[in-house]
Amino acid sequence: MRYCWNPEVECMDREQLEKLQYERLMTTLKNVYEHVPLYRDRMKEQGVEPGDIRSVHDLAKLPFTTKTDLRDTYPYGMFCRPMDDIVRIHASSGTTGKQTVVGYTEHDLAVWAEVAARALYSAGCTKRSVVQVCYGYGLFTGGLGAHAGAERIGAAVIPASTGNTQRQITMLRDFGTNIICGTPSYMLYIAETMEEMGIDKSELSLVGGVFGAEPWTAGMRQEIESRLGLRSVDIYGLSEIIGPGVSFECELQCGLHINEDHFLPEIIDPQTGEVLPEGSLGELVFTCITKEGLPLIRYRTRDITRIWYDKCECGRTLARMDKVSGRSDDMLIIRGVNVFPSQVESVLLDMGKTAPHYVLIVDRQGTLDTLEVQVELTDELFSDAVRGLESLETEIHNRLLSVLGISAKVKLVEPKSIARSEGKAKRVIDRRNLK
Ligand code: DLL
Repeated sequence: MRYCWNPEVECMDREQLEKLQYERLMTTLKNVYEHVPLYRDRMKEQGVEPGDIRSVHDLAKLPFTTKTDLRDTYPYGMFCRPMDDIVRIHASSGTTGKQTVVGYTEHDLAVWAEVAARALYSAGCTKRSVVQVCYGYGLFTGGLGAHAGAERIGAAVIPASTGNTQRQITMLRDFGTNIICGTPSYMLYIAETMEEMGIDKSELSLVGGVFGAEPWTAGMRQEIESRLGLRSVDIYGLSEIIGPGVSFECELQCGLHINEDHFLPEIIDPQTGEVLPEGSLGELVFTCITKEGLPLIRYRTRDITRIWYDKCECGRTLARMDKVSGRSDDMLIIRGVNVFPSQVESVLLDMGKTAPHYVLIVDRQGTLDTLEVQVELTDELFSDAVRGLESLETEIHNRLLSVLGISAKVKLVEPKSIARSEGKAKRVIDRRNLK
């Protein structure tokens, strides 16, 4: 095992881990029962008290919490500690409603740095590394989360944030950056800008990347790794639970290890709320067992994945989850068929004939939903004969039909005509909601 930051916990025997989890869970439950009215009321309604929880397998007796609860108690109603103890506040962007506010105590920030450090270390970050953090700094947790992880390891951190992409590249080269952190879509934008500036990856010192905050496929990984000349790990998280570092890949890239000594995972049926057996695809739910400021219990993430518990070849015993292919909220229902934007990405990148930039436009004609997939051409293809392009459109159409099960209009568009992203990419324009 080359890169394991905290082997004592990351490779802990399961029996011992469950004992630790149970102790921590009980402390947290007593805390929220005492200090957060919403939990006390809801647990009473459900006829359950912290004392009824006899093991970590009893979690299902407890009520769920959702983003709506955070909104209804906006801004601080679910905090479990007085403001005296809160030392940091972050918030979600709130594009679909009131923003959700999260608070951290000093202890919470230390936990966050620890779990983020595990992810960075697994990507090859050491105290000798130079780390460029290209996630946004601010209310978004990406920048400061990755920053804290790198600092915890003792690396030299460049708090680059997003934007000013040419300067980012100059820094990558001149500052000898070894590890880069950012969203996969921003990494693609950086790779493209680098090529435009005539800078080759061989001029850089990159070895590892820590990418997340949005879904990205295996094809996208290959594209980024080969264009930037590094090996990447996927990092997952959400502000409500802590930020980046809830789970992360090891160097074997075979599922994301969940930091289970801090966050207990479950997979439920999103319709019925029933807990599903190991390996089933469903909605991911987390219970925080060490957080002080905002310890959420059975928080429904809306993210769809599966979990399994066998030991990884890397030596870690922490449960693993699949890459998140999308949120249930991102799932489009087009003419009754469920479509995830990541399925389209897989098809396009597997074919490898176009640029890796695309957008889905969903609309409605009369009562019929329509899907148009706009895909960017590469410079070479753009100069091709029209007939070649027509047959490429047909080929993409047919592949999409066989994978999605619906017919989509494919439109090849000019190179660089689809908006680039520095943060989370916007892959879907749904015009149906406007009508
Ligand atoms: O995106 C935290 C983060 C920052 C994670 C940097 C990783 C790196 P939020 O803005 O609250 O927090 O958004 C959380 O983003 O519920 C997922 O739907 C999605 N998401 C986060 N990481 C991944 C990932 C941050 N690796 C929401 N793969 C989550 C797929 C991800 N989706």
